[in-house]
This record gives sequence, structure tokens and C-alpha cells, in this order.
Amino acid sequence: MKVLIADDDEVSRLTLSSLLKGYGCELHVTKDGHEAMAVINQTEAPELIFLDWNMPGINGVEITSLIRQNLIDSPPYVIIVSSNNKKEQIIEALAAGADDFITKPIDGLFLKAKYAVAERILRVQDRLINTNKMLEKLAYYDELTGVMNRRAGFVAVDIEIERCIRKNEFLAVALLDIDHFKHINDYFGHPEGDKVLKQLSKHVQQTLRPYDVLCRYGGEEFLIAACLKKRDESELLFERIRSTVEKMDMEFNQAIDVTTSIGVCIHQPSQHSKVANLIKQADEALYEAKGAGRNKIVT
Ligand code: GH3
Ligand code: MG
Ligand code: MG
Ligand code: MG
Repeated sequence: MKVLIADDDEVSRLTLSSLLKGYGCELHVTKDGHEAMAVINQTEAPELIFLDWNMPGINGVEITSLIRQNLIDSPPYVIIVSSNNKKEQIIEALAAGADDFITKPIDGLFLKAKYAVAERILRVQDRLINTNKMLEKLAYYDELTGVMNRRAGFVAVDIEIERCIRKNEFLAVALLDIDHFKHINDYFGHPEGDKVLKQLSKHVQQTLRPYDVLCRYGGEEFLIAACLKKRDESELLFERIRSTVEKMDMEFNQAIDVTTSIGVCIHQPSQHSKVANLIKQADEALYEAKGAGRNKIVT
């Protein structure tokens, strides 16, 4: 566990650090508020922080407030260590966001008990954060391909609609469907079919810009959305995607030829634009692309 001690008083600093050394944590010791903030702002913030109240620069209670405003996703456990231990003062520290309070001079047994509480709370918090991350992943991303699922895709397209309105740009919305995917499954087997879906997603994602939208719309259909400065940029974009897939070397034992049909709708978004309408138009174009012999783009 990464632990920070901030105290301008040398004796308190030494007492606290020599006690904590016995607990096998990664200890960072600082002498004032600004040094403490520098450690707190490192990419990996300390999980447990002991702050003296009165320090030059920023005091411990002010630091606590800053921590509570800024480190929201993974909040550290903060203990104020001070001889300002009147009831009102302890209440003030807790109100600023401290989790606990230790009175100076520090009592070793008391510190040990409070350290154990901090460890327990941090473990529970860690578990919750990890579970939350996992649920978020399941809620927004397609498990097989790792691209956004349909629900997240719709939200992302709405965001792109807003971006296009702001920048006065066009939005291309496309449905990409793998040609004769049923044959691929029948001939090579379902697990190989899955690998095709994964690899295709990876390759298509790589041809797009970070803010373009790619989501798995259904089985072997993908939804793509991209803001464009000019209408005719669409041709280049989707041709790049079509040919990338066609040229894709499948990383498996057998050579599998994969082609796609793409139906595109180009639209100048307004506040009335509806994702579902755009997809419907893209779907009609896709139907035409299939009818025209597949491995084609129809706008
Ligand atoms: P078309 O060129 O007209 O699109 O023909 P198609 O065979 O691709 O179209 P069809 O809709 O008949 O078949 C889609 C197939 O995609 C059927 C389904 O079993 C398969 N599929 C859907 N989801 C998955 C998946 O997650 N993994 C695998 N391996 N196959 C899937
Ligand atoms: Mg002090
Ligand atoms: Mg299909
Ligand atoms: Mg298909």
C-alpha cells in the first residue's frame, strides 16, 4: 500500500514513519503541504494519507478538501494527525472530508488499530471499484469483439450528432454486414467465425479516428458513424474500410476470404436528427449493396 505522511514537525514525522515502517507499506514522507500535494498528484496517488493540520503552504485540512474535490474515482483514506483536538476541530476535519483523526502525541497501539481500519475500508472500496469497472465494461462493450455494444453505440452517435451540429459538419452513418457469413460459419465452424468477427472489429477500429463510432449492431453487422467536413470524404473512408477487410490476412490455419457490404447514409445533422432514422436509411442502402452483388458500398 502506498502511504503518504505530511508533517512539518520532525519528531512527529519520525515517530509516524518509524511506526508505519513495521507495516510493510511503501512510505512517502513530506515536510509541507506543497510537497504533499506533489505526491498526491502523481499518477498513482497514495491510498492512505496522514496529514498534519498546521503546515506551511497548504494545511492538512485544506489538502483534505482538495483531495475530496479531485480524487473522486478512487478516493484515498485520509487521517488528520494533530494536537488541534478540540471537539469542534475534529468535527471540522471530518467535515472537510477526513476519514479519521489521530491526536498528537501519537500512540502506537491507537495508530495500529486505525491503520487496520483504513486497510479494511480500502480493500472494500477496491473491490467495489473493480466490480463497477467490470459491470461498466459489460454494459457498454460487446464481449466477443470488445467494440461498443448497440446501446453504447447509439449514445455515441448522439454525441457525434451534437459534434456535427457544433462544427457544421456532415455525419456519415453506415451499416457494415459481412457477406455470406453463414457460409463462413458452416464451412470453417462457429469458433472460426467468432475469430473473423474479432479480427474484423480490430482492423476496422484501426482505420477509424478515435472519436469515430464503431459498434456491434447485431450478429455480423456493425454500425459506423463519422463526422465529415465534406460529403465526399465518405467514399474514401468506407472504401478504406471495405478494402481493409478484403485484404485482411486471417490469422488462422485456413485462408478465409472475408468481404463486407456497406450501406451509408450521409446527413447534415440538426436538433431533430434521430439515430434510428439514419440507421434505417443506411439499412436500405445496405440492402441495395447486397442486391448489387455484395462487397460493395452504396450511399
Ligand atoms: P449476407 O451476405 O446476405 O449477409 O449473408 P449472411 O450469411 O452473412 O447473412 P445471414 O443473416 O443469413 O447470416 C448471418 C450469420 O451470422 C448467421 C449467424 O449464425 C451468424 N452469427 C451471428 N452472430 C454470430 C456470432 O457471434 N458468432 C458467429 N460465429 N456467427 C454469428
Ligand atoms: Mg505542523
Ligand atoms: Mg446480417
Ligand atoms: Mg451477412
